[in-house]
Amino acid sequence: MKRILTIQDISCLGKCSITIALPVISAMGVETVILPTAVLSTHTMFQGFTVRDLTEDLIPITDHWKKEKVHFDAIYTGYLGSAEEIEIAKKIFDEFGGEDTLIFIDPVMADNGKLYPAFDMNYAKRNAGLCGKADIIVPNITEACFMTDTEYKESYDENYILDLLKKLSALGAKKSVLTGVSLSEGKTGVYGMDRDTGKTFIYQNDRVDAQYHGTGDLFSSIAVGALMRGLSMEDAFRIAADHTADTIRETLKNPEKPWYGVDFEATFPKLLKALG
Ligand code: PXL
Repeated sequence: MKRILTIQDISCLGKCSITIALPVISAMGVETVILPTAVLSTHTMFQGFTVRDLTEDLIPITDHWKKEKVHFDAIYTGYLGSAEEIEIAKKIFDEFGGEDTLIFIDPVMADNGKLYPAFDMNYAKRNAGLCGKADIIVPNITEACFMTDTEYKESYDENYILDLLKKLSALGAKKSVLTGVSLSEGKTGVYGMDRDTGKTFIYQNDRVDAQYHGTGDLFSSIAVGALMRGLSMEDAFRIAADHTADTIRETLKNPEKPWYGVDFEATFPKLLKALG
């Protein structure tokens, strides 16, 4: 069985980061080791959340793993709480990375043209440095703009996306996959580029008109889980995009209308079927 290490926060209530990555990747048949960067009472879209920062614990925890000679087939990072934690993530890549370890980075920090409340431009620049160490990065358009000093545009054409992908490749990641790319009315999806060959791939599905927290985490967890199950990049991202859209549709049917996260628990059977 493949083993993934995921480094991100625990938001106790709110369905995002580790409370999505752990159940989803485990259900996909991949061992999931967690390194929590912080414990929050809820994710940061709630008012008045509490935070227990765990920065000081990260190196002692990974030092212990080092003694246990543990190997990770992938390291997947998501929301990291601070610039200091980004530097620690880099160290962990150096300690546990290598030929047989896929480094998958979701540089969670912004959306819809804006940085999340906890972050500033210094954080965005550090995240760009972290992305340079990755095999695969999956920023949305806003995150890509902050990392590459590009003007964020609500409406754009394919050339704008290709330009962003080239700038992301220049950061150093082997494969850059932009998420939330909409190239025609009613559609959305991913657009990827291989740094070395310049080869691109694109997948578009029907846009669901609803925004939910944690959908990026669901998408990334499925993509990295599917890669560990041996799927190709194209298939892994297609399944991740389709399943995320399906899960949003399912959530919209819920009469309780949860606003803070998606009902990913309801769509596991479909995900496992899609994996084959
Ligand atoms: O879903 C990304 C995410 C993860 N963790 C925390 C967040 C967010 C997005 O805002 O606040 C704590």
